Amino acid sequence: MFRYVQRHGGTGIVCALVFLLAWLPGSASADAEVKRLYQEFCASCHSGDRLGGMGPALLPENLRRLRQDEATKVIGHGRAATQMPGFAEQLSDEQIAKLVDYIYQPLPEMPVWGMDEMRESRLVHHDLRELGDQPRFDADPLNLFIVVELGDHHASLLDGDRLEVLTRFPTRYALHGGPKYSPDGRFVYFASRDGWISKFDVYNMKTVTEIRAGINTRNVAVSGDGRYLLVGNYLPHSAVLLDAADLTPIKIFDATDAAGTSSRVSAVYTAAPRGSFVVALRDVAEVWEISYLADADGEVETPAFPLRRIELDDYLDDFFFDPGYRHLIGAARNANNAQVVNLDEGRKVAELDLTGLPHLGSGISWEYRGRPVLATPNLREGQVSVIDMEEWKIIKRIDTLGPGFFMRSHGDSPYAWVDVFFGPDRDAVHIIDKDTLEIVRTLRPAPGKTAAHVEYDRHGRYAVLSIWDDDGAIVIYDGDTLEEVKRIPMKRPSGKYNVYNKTRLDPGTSH
Ligand code: DHE
Repeated sequence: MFRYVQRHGGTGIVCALVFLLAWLPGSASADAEVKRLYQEFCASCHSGDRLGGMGPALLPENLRRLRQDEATKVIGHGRAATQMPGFAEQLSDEQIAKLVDYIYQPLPEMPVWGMDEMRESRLVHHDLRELGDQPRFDADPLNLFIVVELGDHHASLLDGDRLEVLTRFPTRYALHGGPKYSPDGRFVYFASRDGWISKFDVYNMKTVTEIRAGINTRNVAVSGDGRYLLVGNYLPHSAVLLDAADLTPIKIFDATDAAGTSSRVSAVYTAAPRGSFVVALRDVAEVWEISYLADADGEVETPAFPLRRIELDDYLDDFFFDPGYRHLIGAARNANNAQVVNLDEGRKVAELDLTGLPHLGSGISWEYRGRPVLATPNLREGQVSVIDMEEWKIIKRIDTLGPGFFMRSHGDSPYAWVDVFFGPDRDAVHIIDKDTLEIVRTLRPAPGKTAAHVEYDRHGRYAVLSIWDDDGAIVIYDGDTLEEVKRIPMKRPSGKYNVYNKTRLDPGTSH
């Protein structure tokens, strides 16, 4: 602009002013236009302030591993294995380019979410001392299920023997990851994508305490002794340790590698037999183990929560642990293989040729002809991979009608269920014989509607499946005959979590 004025003298000044006037409102309106597009197409999932909701935060800090041309493709055509749709039919290339540019601009100010903000957010709805410690229902407290209903942000408490709903209660918006039980099954902890951790007293059927532990949260884990919770956050880049009794924050672990590079936390897990939490990091090639044990002679009440870094060859953001929690099998979303890491030795011991984007978090294990195997669905390929966990070799690839999200079985069941979450056959679910590794039945419980995610009851007598639709249901099958026993209408039921199977670490379910 200054050079333009120099070259054109007086008339140049007028021209420059005209140019400036034309440019200023133009830029403001371009700005307004992209903000309008953002609000119309992105805000409902990623939140109006780009801090994330159902979808992740759209900030340069969170998009570091996504190139801008990839982001352009995602906005146009959606993202496989997520709820992100494509907008190529509603938005022009130019509008998509503006949105990409917009989401890679830093926020004028990054919100702070530290100890003070967390403490201030804490809500105590009921004083536990005033609530009784006996169940207020006549049902086996270990054979209950929590069913998350995403359609209207509720959860139902289901009696696993009578197959009846005991109560239905509101939850925070957009829960994600499995709710986690205290070891005795009395409490369940929910995490919402926008950071709320809610403690629900199952016996009294009441939400007792809540805290906002992050701005964009992945999931929550409960220590094996039930005393602590660890929350994994995308934003801020942190893992937050809470006291499970009253949800007060104890410690924030900033997610940075040894060199100080900051990272989102993909997920946090409990390795109960090791007395530790395991933390998956999304943007640095490290995995963390945080011990929650007090010192061995028991003299110290409060553990020091030492953090052990395990350096890896590659990023790992989806995990499975072998039943003894000695190995973790991890894969990165954009990798073509999986790594097996020996947690005791802190090093990679094998690689697995898994190209179909395994969803290891939903893997299960069982004894197959005298050997422990892990089976995992794949998010990109219609295939279940079965892996020998002694030799770390793929022993079978079972073709399915499309990529699957969740796999389930029960220690006492001869069958494993896998859904077909994506594609034209998403209303189908396969049942695999764990001894022959063949599909023995394919069910379509509600033609045209997604059928997904199974959980068994405590005894392996019933398998409960979701019709993942606003006008959906849970469908209960007899575990032996595979015939339908009952159907209960629900609003987009997603995961179901049985107290006994989760707290006893049944190998057929996620923990
Ligand atoms: Fe999940 C669990 C990651 C998208 C429903 N999901 C998990 C876990 C991880 C994970 C790491 C295990 C943590 C736990 O249970 O504590 N999920 C991811 C992703 O990275 C991904 C692909 C993209 C994202 O934006 O997060 C993703 N997940 C989805 C969905 O779109 C689903 C289908 C709908 C939703 O709720 O958002 C979905 N994820 C679930 C469910 C579980 C889960 C129901 C619990 C599984 C279980 O039974 O244990």
